[in-house]
Amino acid sequence: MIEKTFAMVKPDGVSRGLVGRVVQRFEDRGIKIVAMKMMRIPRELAERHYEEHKGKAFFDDLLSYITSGPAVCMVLEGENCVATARAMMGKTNPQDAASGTIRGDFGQVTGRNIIHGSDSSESAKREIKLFFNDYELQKHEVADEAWLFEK
Ligand code: IDP
Ligand code: MG
Repeated sequence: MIEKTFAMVKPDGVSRGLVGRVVQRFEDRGIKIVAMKMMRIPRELAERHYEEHKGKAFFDDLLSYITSGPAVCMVLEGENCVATARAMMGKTNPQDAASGTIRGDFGQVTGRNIIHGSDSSESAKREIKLFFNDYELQKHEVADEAWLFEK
């Protein structure tokens, strides 16, 4: 099933110049970028985005990290894209993330793990709404679409 997911290159990834390589991986896979913007996430938005973690020991550090500089927010679209994008990112702790994944190739510690991805289709819908308006989501065809999917 073709679905959308939300992804974000976090401020460490932006600052370390990893945006291009991260985006390249999604493009190489044939995953379609249907929205993208750079923003410094306001604290209130960060709190809503990570509300499931409110009260946890790392919550304050997480908010400081995620609001510390610009992030690159994206909506990705593809077959089973929530799970596929998460698999490409790897486990939350880069120490546990397999080589070949974004976190496994570029990160070392959980608190600086480069990228966020929605963990379920419900989260994806919620997070896309938090960060993007409907008119910011493109409905374009890409050149190789005919060869990425069966009819
Ligand atoms: P996820 O990003 O793989 O979905 P979550 O458990 O939802 O992982 O945690 C959200 C984010 O919070 C992580 O990506 C990471 O940046 C941060 N985080 C999670 N657990 C810890 C921790 O124990 N120490 C520091 N940061 C953490
Ligand atoms: Mg999560």
